[in-house]
Amino acid sequence: MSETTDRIASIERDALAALAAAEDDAAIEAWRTRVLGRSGELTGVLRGIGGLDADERKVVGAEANRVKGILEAALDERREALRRAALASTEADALDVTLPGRPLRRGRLHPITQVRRRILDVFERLGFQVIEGPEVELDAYNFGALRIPEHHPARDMWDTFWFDEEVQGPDGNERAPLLLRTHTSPMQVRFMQEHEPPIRVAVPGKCYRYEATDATHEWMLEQVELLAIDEGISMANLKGTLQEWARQMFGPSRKVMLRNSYFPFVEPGVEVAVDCFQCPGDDPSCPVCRGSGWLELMGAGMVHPEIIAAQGYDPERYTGFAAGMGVERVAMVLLGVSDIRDFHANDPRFLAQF
Ligand code: FA5
Repeated sequence: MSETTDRIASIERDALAALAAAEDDAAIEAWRTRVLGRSGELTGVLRGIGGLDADERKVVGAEANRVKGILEAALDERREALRRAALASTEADALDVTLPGRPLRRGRLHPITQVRRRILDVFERLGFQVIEGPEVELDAYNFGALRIPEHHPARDMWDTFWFDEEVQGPDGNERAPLLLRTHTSPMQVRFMQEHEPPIRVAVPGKCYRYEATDATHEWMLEQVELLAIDEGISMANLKGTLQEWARQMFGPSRKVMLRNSYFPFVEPGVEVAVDCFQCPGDDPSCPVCRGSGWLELMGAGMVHPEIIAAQGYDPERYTGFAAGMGVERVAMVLLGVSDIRDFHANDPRFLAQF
């Protein structure tokens, strides 16, 4: 071993140790310049080869080139290792489990669902059982059994979506017309047919009307029907029940008005309205009350004795009241919404407010 090969071996040893200690790009670059650069340690040895005798030149040249190759490979490896370590530490940062979590966007119930549930909560506390019925209904229940036979002018109160097909009716009639129920009142009859008094039910459900829409009318609406049949039920019970319901829903300051109205299935019939929440009550351009000061929430009345008798109950013994309210109208009052069409327009900016 010559002095020069010793020197090469020590350059290799020292350089490899120094490279392993280089922790960043700047340290690696300084190392490269010092060892492999133009005036670097190993380069110096290679340059000096020319001054050696032929035999030694061969040995030293081969050894110096071998070490140069090793150091260059070690340099590449060290660069790659540092690059990977840097990447891994950014990935570790991205998964920092101590950071607070990103808040999840929470869904919510549709405002009409919320209001329907509130309406029913109050009626359940007042002793009503909640039941449901079919949205696709027979003409016979939607109209006939409610004392609205074909060609009766009262049918005009409910513009109707009819089905093309006819089905077998309850009386075995093969040609019973089918419709989308226009109100929940058919459930009065369906429930009375299957249950004995005393009856106290609340029936929520969707209804459909083939009518032009405006700020207080939609072609799809939800109603909640109430039916109470028992001995000794009077108009006072109807009034008391609805007033207590309105107090629990809207608070004591909302005015509730019952005024005379007509529905073929009740006698007497009333309409229940609350004072306008949108205007002082006298603004003719108000979309909610049109200057009347009132928004109608429901129709109601004493169940017609003929309907009670038709289900096999003695109308002398049993009387009852019924009511059918619009859930969207109640929601308008509760939530201060002045256009009913907003509820089913599916605009998340509107819905997210409730
Ligand atoms: C009826 O539907 C009767 N079945 C109510 C009834 C039940 C009377 C039991 C007597 C005894 P009316 O068509 O008025 O009546 O509708 C009742 C309520 O549903 C209205 O007061 C209103 O709150 C709501 N409503 C009716 N039509 C619409 C509509 N197009 N859009 C939104 N809400 C409506």
